[in-house]
Amino acid sequence: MRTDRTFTMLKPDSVEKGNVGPILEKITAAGFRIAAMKLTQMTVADAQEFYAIHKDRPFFGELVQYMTRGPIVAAILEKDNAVEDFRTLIGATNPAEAAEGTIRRLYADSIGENAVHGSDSDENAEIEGQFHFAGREIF
Ligand code: DAT
Ligand code: MG
Repeated sequence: MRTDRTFTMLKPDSVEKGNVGPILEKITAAGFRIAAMKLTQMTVADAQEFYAIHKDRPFFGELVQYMTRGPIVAAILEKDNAVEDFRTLIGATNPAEAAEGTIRRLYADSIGENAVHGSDSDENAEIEGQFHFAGREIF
């Protein structure tokens, strides 16, 4: 399993608020190379599958509604130690608890609408990247 790739989504709130450019700037400035990227919109079935691990949580319905309400930017990012370094760059799930200067601290409004996704393991990075991208879309 490779340890140099992660998967991200700039969530609908980031697209709606015009924060795609500033967030990508922070990501590339932190040393991540874009291996794949596109604007896309998840269907309800897509979001239910992508977040299946959370299906019994009380926020699942809201999460699916939020993630499907508009386009997202999906991307595969490459860097040494990508998964861990990207989670550090985005900050805690709850932006109120996210460290100063992190993407969620800067651009997220709430734990429910927290601007960006970052894979939590190499295995999930691979699964999530393949969920959104065909092999010929990954460079
Ligand atoms: P992360 O996105 O930091 O990996 P997670 O995997 O625990 O966090 O949860 C996935 C998403 O679900 C998260 O980005 C936002 C939403 N979420 C998590 N906990 C929540 C809560 N307590 N209330 C509302 N939404 C929540
Ligand atoms: Mg997670």
